[in-house]
Amino acid sequence: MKKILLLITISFFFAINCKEKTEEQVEPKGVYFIEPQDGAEVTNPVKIKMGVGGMEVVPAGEIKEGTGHHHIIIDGPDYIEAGQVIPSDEKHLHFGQGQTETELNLPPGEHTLTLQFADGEHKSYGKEWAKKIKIIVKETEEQSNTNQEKK
Ligand SMILES: [Cu+2]
Repeated sequence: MKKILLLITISFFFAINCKEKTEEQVEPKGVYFIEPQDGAEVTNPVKIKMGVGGMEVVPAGEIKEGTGHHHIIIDGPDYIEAGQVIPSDEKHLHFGQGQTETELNLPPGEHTLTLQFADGEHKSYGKEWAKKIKIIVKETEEQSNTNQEKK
């Protein structure tokens, strides 16, 4: 509630002071999926685009304030506690070269994807730097054909 009030106050301030200026787009702080959208129905390979506001994406290796890299956790928690090292396995993907795009192959059905930003030593930046979405992976025609053959 306080945040909303603050936003309203700020908006009002801008409205009366910068009438001539067009509204500047301030990138929100945090991570977000540019693609896919929350709740989207997708097919393999699932194209993923990762975004971050308020931090810089850099390759892993060096600890530098205000920088880090993306991670995707498949069917995992909402976030990884700040300071904890993110595991590295088939459910925890690191984009340690500073990638912001990838493609995933997931079994058909409902899945969650957690985007988690972490520092150069893969230590999580915590809840504020995480975003979880749900997606539904549809079978491609090829897959449903093979499944039918099996029956
Ligand atoms: Cu990492």
